[in-house]
Amino acid sequence: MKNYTIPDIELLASGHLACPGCGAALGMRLALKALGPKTILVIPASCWSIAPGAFPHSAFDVPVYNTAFETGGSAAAGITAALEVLGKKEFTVVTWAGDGGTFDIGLQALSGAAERNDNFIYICNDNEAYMNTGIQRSSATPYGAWTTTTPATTPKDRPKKNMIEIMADHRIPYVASVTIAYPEDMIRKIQRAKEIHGTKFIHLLSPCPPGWRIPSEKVVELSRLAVQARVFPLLEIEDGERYTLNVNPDAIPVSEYLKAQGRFGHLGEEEVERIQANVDQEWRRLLKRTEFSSALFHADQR
Ligand SMILES: Cc1ncc(C[n+]2csc(CCOP(=O)(O)OP(=O)(O)O)c2C)c(N)n1
Ligand code: SF4
Ligand SMILES: [Mg+2]
Repeated sequence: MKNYTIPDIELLASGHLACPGCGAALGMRLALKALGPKTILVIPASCWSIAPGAFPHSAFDVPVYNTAFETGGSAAAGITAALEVLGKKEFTVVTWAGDGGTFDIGLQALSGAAERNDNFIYICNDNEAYMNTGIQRSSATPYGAWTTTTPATTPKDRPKKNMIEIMADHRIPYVASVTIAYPEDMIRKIQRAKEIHGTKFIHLLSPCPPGWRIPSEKVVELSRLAVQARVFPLLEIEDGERYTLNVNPDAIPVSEYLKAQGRFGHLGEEEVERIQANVDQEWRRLLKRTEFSSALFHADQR
């Protein structure tokens, strides 16, 4: 029988205010299991400013610093510096920011912290739009997607920013992508990040039922489809150079992933083919980088 490695500890209570089926709620639960109680969360404006509940109540069993939208990187850097001055080595500082707070408005603060190699983990909770304010497009929104600012008549016409590569190019010690469909892979990567000194960037894809127009019970399935259709490869990058692919995808057609989501319901065959061609091209690029660093499929978690 397989030995599961998901810690029993629960640091997110069930009475939180995230929507039913929120992918990020399971993501947060798993992340805190990996991080443990000696964690200080830094949360810029996002759904997660709301989800834990209103003060003095909190669904978190760890301290939280709620901060301004653009300051996920700088606030964590400040807390890390303060802990160092106080000689408190047992805490892990973890920013949990949305894609808007990471790909867009928080990019400068994150880049500054990464360039200094400040010692904290940055988790980007990527639901591919500004969900908390009503599903506006961000630079993480994929090509072709509907949002309230990219309606079905004029859906998003630009590709998603490649945040993983942007962070890897800062030459920080550790960059990884995770989903809730591969919980053991996710736990292992966050625990690994915890052991490394410097800036660690974890990219979590978080399906959002209202924003993606999916039923609440489909978030794990969508997370798996994203990986298996090669839309969201699970990987690790060390020092910006050594690439490891963790799951060898079945390469299911991207149409399987798209048709499961209402936000892509307006796309015609030609658009779907264009998206497939882009996914194939990105996959070939990734394989080249991975082969170059000769770390292909070291830890297939399927
Ligand atoms: C400077 C600034 N501009 C706008 C806002 C309003 N605001 C709060 S949360 C949010 C959206 C956050 O989107 P994202 O980072 O993707 O997180 P999500 O809500 O999707 O979890 C916006 C625009 C703000 N708080 N501060
Ligand atoms: S809007 Fe989406 S990301 Fe925000 S709490 Fe609801 S399901 Fe989660
Ligand atoms: Mg978002």
